[in-house]
Amino acid sequence: MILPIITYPNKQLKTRSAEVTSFDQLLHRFLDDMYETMMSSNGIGLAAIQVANPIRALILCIPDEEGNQTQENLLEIINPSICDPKGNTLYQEGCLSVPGFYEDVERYESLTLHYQNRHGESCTLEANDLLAIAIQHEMDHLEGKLFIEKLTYNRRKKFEKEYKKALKEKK
Ligand code: Y12
Ligand code: CO
Repeated sequence: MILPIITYPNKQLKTRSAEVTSFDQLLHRFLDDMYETMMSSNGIGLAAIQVANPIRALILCIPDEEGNQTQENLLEIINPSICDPKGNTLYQEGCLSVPGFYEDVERYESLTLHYQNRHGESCTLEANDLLAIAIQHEMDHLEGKLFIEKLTYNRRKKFEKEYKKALKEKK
């Protein structure tokens, strides 16, 4: 089932999401719905709060070298924590909850991630490049933070201007 994605400035996006404690069929169905929702919107990452469920779950499907997103590359990440972040990198980010706006954000270049999978099993992965950036972007959602809050003063002003213009054009 495709779920509605909530968008800025919806206050729910500011919620700090709660730990997942039940790894049951309800969670599995919800993760399946998140995948369908993300793919139907051409996304590469989605956090549960973006579909109005404040739990510490996110999914990622990073395109391969040919630009294809295959279900084999789907990562379901629950109760994540980052350790050993290294370096810094700039990447032009976008977000399904802030449609139509893309801007450079500074992130760690690489990191180690500890998380649980849909069965509650403990997992670890080493991430760099786009995967590391996407993990940090989605984990910010779990803290109620959007990428626009990480922009420099001038870039944030640019966002406010573009957002107001888009609102006027909608009316
Ligand atoms: C690098 C940076 C950010 C992330 C987080 C995941 N972001 C997305 O998946 C963004 C997807 C996105 C897709 C859009 O296309 C459609 O909605 C059809 C889009 O387009 C518009 O809003 C017009 C914007 C964002 C991961 C890695
Ligand atoms: Co986002």
